[in-house]
Amino acid sequence: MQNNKLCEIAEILKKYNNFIISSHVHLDGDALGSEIGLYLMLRQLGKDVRVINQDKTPDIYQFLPCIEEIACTEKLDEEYFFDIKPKTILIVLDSSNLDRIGKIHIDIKQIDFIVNIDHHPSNTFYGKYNYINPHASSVGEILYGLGKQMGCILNKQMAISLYTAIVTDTGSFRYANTKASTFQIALDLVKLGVNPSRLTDYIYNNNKLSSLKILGEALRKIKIDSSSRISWTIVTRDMLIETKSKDEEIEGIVDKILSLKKVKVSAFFRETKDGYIKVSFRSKGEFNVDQFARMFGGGGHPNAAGCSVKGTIKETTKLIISKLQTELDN
Ligand SMILES: [Mn+2]
Repeated sequence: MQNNKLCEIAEILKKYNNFIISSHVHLDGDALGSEIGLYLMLRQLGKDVRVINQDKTPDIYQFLPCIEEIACTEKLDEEYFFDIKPKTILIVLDSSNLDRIGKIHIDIKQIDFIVNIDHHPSNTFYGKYNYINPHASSVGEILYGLGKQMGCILNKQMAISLYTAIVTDTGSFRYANTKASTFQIALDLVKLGVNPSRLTDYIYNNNKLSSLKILGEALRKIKIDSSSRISWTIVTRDMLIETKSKDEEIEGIVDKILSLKKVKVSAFFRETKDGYIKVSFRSKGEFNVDQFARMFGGGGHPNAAGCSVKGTIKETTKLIISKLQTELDN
């Protein structure tokens, strides 16, 4: 278990020529923006690079440059993997453990070694080379520094990708992970041609009718505990069917229910396609949801984390809310 320096990671990436970049299932702005940012940097350095994810790219990120270059393993045939050159390096971004990227690493036999770049404090250092910086707001912020260390000339396309990573992982510069350095990097990215209002329009003002309907249904079911410190709600498979919405459309609900006055922690429970209950947590201030989610085999960041539990939505909600109450009382 070793944490490398960023300059060591830069040297490794400069030395090798063939790369596959991947990130976690349930792709978000940091995963995709970082993948494309790094893809463009390595391409600028003349490398052979592919981006492969288990999950399909959510519709709202179609505005990202080169988004059509990203492959999804569901749609790949075996031949794609035969094509992978020997001595290929797998770069995993924004994933605290290797299971987070889904099945892809099992399919790729030709991988020489893994480079792990992340900002989750729970990262398990699964790479041969690791750069884990829990102080970074996002992997996008880390890659900005890595690009400079590799001698890349950052351009507008890279800036759009990295800005997307930073703006989504900081909740538009609102979360506690937003530091002076975050703004400094954002400033540089804007100077490179990012239009902040246009970019956030793509991400936040691009809702489908179904997204607002499922949000409405989830808000109708919101509950708070007797102390008003915990808010929670659920989305079932039936609710998704009734509102004709997709799983990817329910990402922001947990943040909405945290906005209640006095609430310190919010939890969002949803039924997944494969029979699990996926729970997302958000907190304001001190309460560490990363530590809390680890009790259920999950993790994340101090103010944003999640876990998956086998069981019914009713049992899981009851179990987790009562545990949250106990923890908040301690
Ligand atoms: Mn991230």
